[in-house]
Amino acid sequence: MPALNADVVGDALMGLLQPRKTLPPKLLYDEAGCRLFESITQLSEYYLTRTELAILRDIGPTLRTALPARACLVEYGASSSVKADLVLRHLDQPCAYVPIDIAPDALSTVQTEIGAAYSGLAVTPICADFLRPVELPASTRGLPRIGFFPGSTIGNLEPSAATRFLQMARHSLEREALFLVGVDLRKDAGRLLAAYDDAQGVTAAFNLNLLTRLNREASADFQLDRFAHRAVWNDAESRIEMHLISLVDQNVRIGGQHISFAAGETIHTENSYKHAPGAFDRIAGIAGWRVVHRWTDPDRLFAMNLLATGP
Ligand code: AVJ
Repeated sequence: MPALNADVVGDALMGLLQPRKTLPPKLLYDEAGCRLFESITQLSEYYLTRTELAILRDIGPTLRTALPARACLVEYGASSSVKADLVLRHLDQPCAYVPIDIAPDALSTVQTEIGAAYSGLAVTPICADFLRPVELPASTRGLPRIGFFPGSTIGNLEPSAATRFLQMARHSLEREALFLVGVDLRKDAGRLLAAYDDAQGVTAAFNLNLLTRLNREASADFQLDRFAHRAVWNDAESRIEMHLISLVDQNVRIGGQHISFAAGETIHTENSYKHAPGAFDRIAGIAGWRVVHRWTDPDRLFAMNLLATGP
């Protein structure tokens, strides 16, 4: 049993002591959470992953002409090597690959897999929270840099935070950078709700696992049958929200504090923004990027955007 994790306790209490209770989405991704997310990506309702992969496979030949030779690819949130591989295979003599991720184990697997597949490619992993400014390896200075941020992870960020992230990435990638960003598009609410509240209950298990984690790492005593998963489409904000709803009036102990819940009260655990193309153009524009290409699937569910700096 892992020791009490002070960061987890602090992060959790910070959110649970607010008048509208929240928990940070990064807490969803412990080992069990990563496995559950992996199962989500296989669900028929969860169209995001397979659609993005199909787009990446489709645009390979176009990427070859749109992206520079002898480049450095920098991936923000690199928990698997699958998507980077789909980009790297179309680059002309790629020189360097810099995967950035907070999970050290996933990162070293990515390093091993990409290192084995591409001889002559310098793989320099950085174990860090990609939302913080990261210093790229000095060895990649002078190489044309291509940022890569797939999975619609950008959808987890409020538009202002998405802008800040894109701005920070622009500074870190430096002059004449390019940035490939995967974005889930706005679409009908029924399709979105199914993707975030699947029939098999995998997303529910993923959301509820957060409480299991707090029981273990924050000495909390959540009773899992007293909470339920809720997915809500917030049309005004253009986002799917995940909540854990308290089914009864109850008190929960966590990190030495007591938190009370009224029946029907929720903990907001995640946002997943769905940007219309124009809305994403604006966010990128404020951050100093131009969208120079946008590739979508035939049903226009998902978009891979190529951003460039400069005029
Ligand atoms: C990995 C953040 C892109 O928002 O779709 C999946 C996470 N949450 N089902 C998303 C998630 C619920 C996912 N991201």
